[in-house]
Amino acid sequence: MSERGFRVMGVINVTPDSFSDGGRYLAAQDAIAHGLQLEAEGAAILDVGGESTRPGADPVPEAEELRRVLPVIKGLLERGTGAQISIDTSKSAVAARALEAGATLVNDVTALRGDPEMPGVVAAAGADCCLMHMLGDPRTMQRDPRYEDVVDDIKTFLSERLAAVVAAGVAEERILLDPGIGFGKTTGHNLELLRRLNELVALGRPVVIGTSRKSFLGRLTGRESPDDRVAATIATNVLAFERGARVFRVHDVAPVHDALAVTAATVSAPWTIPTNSTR
Ligand code: HH2
Repeated sequence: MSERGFRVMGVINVTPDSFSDGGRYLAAQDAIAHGLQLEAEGAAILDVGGESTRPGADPVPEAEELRRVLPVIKGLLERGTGAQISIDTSKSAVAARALEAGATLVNDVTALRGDPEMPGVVAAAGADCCLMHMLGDPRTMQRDPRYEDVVDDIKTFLSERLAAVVAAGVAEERILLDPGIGFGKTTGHNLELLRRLNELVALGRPVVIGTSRKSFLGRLTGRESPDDRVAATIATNVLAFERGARVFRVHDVAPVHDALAVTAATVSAPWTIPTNSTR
């Protein structure tokens, strides 16, 4: 964790069909420059993804995913990035090659269930991993999602996955947990998860939250363009920090970083006012 008590994970999508910035960073050089810019804005982690997980998205073949992400990971490291590199994938072969190339975190939206080799790959590399909850798969997940109690159900899922991944040989201190905002959830589910996030924090692992530009924010604000959802993204991230989340996956790093820096300073009161201060 950073000395400020939070880490911003900047999103680098190297996909032609990501819902908010698809195609913009397709060329590796552009993606590398974008990643370095996100780092300069305050990202401690850079999450490189070559397969869109947007609702309805089609899977991408392994060779194509590798072709998209490897040059970006290598290029970021060659250019001397100090950020941790995360690979956003559900394929063990992509994770393995990304880890060889220098990534040290596997961000898998299937919580390491999608590919039976994945837990072994993460364990063998001694890498960090993020276990995210998703109901169904990206093609079907937004069709009438239902839960008994959304927070209790996801808490049970995450604690079972945590135990399974530890049993597969991944050190517990390397595991992050994520409720998967927008992955098989209605607006009401997303809001309840944010409101009761402290219940997931109680599992004892750092909680990652990914609300950035997502469609429920569009529904709440009436903003159709994902680019216009930055203020809504900030509000959810500030609230999530206050409820105990510590890693924030976002596209708009500078505004979210600054909002969290002020929130963290306020909540944890690291600043003292000098006695002769007139301000
Ligand atoms: N959300 C997306 C992708 N990966 N990983 C984690 N841990 N948590 C999330 O909430 C999360 C995630 C979807 O957002 P985006 O990357 O913008 O879209 P796409 O999947 O279309 O690239």
